[in-house]
Amino acid sequence: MSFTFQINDGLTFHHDEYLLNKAEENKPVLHKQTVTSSQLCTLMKDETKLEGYTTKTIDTVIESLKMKKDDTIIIDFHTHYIGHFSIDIDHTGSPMDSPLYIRLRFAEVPAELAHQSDEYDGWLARGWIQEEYIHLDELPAHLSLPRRYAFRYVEIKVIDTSPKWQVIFSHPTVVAESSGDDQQCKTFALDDQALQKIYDVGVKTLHDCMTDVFEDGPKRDRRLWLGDLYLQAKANYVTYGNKELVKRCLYLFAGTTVDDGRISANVFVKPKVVPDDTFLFDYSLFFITTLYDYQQVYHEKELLDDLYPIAKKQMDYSLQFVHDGLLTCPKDYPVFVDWSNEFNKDTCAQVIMIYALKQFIALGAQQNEEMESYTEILEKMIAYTKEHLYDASRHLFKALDGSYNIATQSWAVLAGIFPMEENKKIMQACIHDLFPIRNIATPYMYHYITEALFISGLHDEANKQIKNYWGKMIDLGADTYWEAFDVDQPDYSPYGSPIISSYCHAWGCGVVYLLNKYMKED
Ligand code: RAM
Repeated sequence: MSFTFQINDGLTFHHDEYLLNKAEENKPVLHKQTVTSSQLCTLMKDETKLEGYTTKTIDTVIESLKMKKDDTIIIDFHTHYIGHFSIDIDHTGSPMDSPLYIRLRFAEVPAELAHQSDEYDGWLARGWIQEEYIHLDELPAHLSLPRRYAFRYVEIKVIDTSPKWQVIFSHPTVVAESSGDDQQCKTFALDDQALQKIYDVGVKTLHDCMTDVFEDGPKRDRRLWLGDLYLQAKANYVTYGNKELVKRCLYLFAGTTVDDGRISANVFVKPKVVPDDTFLFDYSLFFITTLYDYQQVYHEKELLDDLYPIAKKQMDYSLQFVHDGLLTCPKDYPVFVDWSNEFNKDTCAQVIMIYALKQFIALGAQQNEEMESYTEILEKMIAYTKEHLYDASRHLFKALDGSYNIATQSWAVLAGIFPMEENKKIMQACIHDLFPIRNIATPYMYHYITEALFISGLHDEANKQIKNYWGKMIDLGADTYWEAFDVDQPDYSPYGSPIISSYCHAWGCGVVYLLNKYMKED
């Protein structure tokens, strides 16, 4: 699995001040929470946990330790936080005849502490590793780090003092932040305790990915991605109900499109709003589907008036790649679907397009637009898919190279290519022919597979997937859901090392929406 960095220079982005002002008006307040912990722990081998590591609490009080060269402590904040870290530092013994030199490492999971940053040789920038080397010339000092970190554990290693004196740490503190207001969060009670835990971890994941935008991962990439936003918004409607935050994110994408109508896959907001020059075919379409969901919940005429033209331009841009009912994604506008590149994604792109086109037509109808030309294309696409891409004997859709994969079946069911009865047959064929699920590495794609099972009426199997996948992360020690997780190889990291992986990643929170929506109907 790998990701091709896109460098698309020479594009003209349109910064629409009117739309960006609306994004600014909906900027949320960050709720801050000061958390202290003096709990120390050590790293311990445990084959039942992620990468074979867990932690064991130790009774020593942090303030009682007189630390010298090569001594290390790990502070456990009991659960995951994002925010700013500070600590008081003093010395004891002879006068301080040298600077204090320390290393701090911040970890979301214990496994990160079992790896060293100099071993890292992956394809993502090593700057993401949460590690600082600090000199302090004078003690006592209050060390307050300027960067924001995502962590549960803080490891402090004394690289050196001098043989004459020792260092004492006290009051480790995190000022945690989120725009998710726990007072406003709707509760949801499930009879099944395992599912309840899965739900609660999903809410925590969402909470820690809500700042002044819906971030994908507060450790990495710390930005607004459309695919992640799509699922975060769904989970947010049934929990925090932070309408303004979804609105802000939609306006951010809308205010920074390319002049040809394309919407970037992600947007940076600091120090100013800048769209990334990365484009993913499916992610662009998720602007339309996120807008559709928003309208289903809030029915805001003004918002639709503002954003429908942006959705239309994107749809028109995407449709130039559809000929006689068949979509062919250009190489420089790839479809994402999942981190895995082990399966053919072309039919999957076709059905995602159908899914988005249907929602676009519904939005156009709300705007009293003439949608006939779009409806014609939709019908052609559906007809092509049924005629050429469906193997009725197996009840499975096939990719253009004749292969079959679970992602395509799931999206086809979500797109409603066939009615309910056939959908059930498709998902039953999946269970028979394509399960156990292989080569899917993200909670993001598991989300769509699970939803396809639910809407086909296969609730037991959907519940089983939720327990086997999200539940498995919890068994392995998760406080929040991970960016990538392959049940068959729990240690798998798309980047070759856990120190660069994100263990609080937005797209895992979709399970909150799934449980809320489909368990209620039970
Ligand atoms: C990664 C991030 C993000 C995802 C993109 C496609 O950079 O994990 O969440 O949406 O990939």
